[in-house]
Amino acid sequence: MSTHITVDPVTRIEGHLRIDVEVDHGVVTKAWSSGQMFRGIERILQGRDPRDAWLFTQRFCGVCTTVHAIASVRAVEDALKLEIPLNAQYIRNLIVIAHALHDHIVHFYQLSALDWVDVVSALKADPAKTATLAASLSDWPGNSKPQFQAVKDRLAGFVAKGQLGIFTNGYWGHPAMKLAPEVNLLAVSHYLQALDYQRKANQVVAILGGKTPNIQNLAVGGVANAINLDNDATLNMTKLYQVKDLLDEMKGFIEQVYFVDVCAVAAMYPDWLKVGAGVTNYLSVPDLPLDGKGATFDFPGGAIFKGDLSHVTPITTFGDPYFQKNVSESIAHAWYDGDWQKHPYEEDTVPKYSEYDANGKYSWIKAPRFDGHVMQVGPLAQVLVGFAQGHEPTKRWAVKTLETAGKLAGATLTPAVLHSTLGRHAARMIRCCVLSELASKHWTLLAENIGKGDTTIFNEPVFPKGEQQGFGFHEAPRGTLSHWIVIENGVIKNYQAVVPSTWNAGPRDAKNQPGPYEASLVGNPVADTERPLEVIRTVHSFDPCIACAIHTLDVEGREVSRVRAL
Ligand code: NFE
Ligand code: MG
Repeated sequence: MSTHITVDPVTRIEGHLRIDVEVDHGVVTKAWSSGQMFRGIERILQGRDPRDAWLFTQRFCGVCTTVHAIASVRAVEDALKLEIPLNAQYIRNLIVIAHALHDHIVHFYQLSALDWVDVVSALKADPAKTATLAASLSDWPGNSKPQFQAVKDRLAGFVAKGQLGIFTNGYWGHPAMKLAPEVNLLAVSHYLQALDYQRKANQVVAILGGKTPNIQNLAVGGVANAINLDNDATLNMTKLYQVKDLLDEMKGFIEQVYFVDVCAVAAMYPDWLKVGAGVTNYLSVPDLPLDGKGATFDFPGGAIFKGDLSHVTPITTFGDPYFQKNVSESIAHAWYDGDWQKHPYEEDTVPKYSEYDANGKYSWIKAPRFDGHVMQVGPLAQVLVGFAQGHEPTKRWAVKTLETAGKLAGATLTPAVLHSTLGRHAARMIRCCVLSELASKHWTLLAENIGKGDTTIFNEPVFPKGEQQGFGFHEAPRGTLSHWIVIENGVIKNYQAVVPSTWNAGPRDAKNQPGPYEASLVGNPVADTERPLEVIRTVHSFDPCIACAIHTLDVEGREVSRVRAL
């Protein structure tokens, strides 16, 4: 007999996501992903100045404001065929890297680690044994016995008061929790340390971006960071070295703590390297441009179909025609008027709510497709696209991860294990290791370029009469993001954003092909239908952001419907 489970809302994510699964004999047989909130920006951009769009699009989401600023200025620059100065590109790249490091660390520790780590079990740990275990894995100075004892005492204090504070409401004692008490204590300690390190990454974004969330330093055509090494109020050597020190500190945490923790969790949950693959078509766009127009990049992009790592169709430049022509969105199962599948330049956004109907319309999220295919996006897609193309740092960190986790597990792990729920966590960590190396490179590129006497930061945009189309992409923390703009006589005629969580969390399309969340849940075990921890594990592995995924707006501000959270 099959049991229907509704998880609504899924927590430790941004926004409001409902997941429904059917479970038969302890295994998920069908799944539905539904975006349950309606909000957005796309339509209020119509009629506005394209130079202002990035300030509006940052408000798509409270988590990843930066990424929508970057994609937006890139879209307008593509429409105008406008190059930007090298300093502007490197400053943007440093912001992109720092934002991603912050986002990934928060996701692993604060948003998903507690799916695998039993906080209550850490109370049974011996801090001395925890310190010995930690020393065998890394020489991180934050791993001493007194530090573990202090964390254990703090936890015991919470429990003695009858409350677990921020750790309330976990799946403590669940049969799917497998870590030894010492490993749980290690992970809880790093959960607390991660709070400090994510802040350092955000400081870099704030120093260069003026503030965060919602950076202030962009402009269509470059950045607004005046550079003058002799002026306290501008970007100078003091600020540059502040940025460098913070990035170096992040690198230490990522390589000595985050890397080790993900390898240990993967080694201790080997079954989770076998489930959760779902859609094995992967899409990733190139990022970290090395020139002013986006012809060469530090991170490669491309598409992989059916998990075949021997063949990648590359995506190589801003304005790439292969990417441009193949993106579309379907509303066959989404609460919009019609059932079309259209290219972003042709789309509209007319909301039309009806009851939740698993066989009909059941989500506010549109379903993006690439040449008609469902694609998984995100760090796993990026790492696989890099790995398959022989991208040196990606390959090096991926091999190191598989070797380290394999050694801890006493098994040989091949890249095939990355097509899984834990593979998505491993890929996010691999991406962080690569990004933090590239942070030093882009910092040096910027410092050397300024050292040559180049202080240019802005090329003024000029809007011709008539119509221009453009798109900007960015490999955001949750994956491939693209903004599409149609400009007519200098004002915005149409604006569409196709967002990472839209690719992954989207519903079925007209051919009934399930989206990546839906496909990845099928085959997952569920030990206890009252406490479906395993469903949450797989959904969290994508790092859902529903605010990003649904970003449309009824321009009249009318109430479209009342949606009841169950
Ligand atoms: Ni709101 Fe975002 C975008 C998504 S970045 S978090 O774009 O999905 O990862
Ligand atoms: Mg959109």
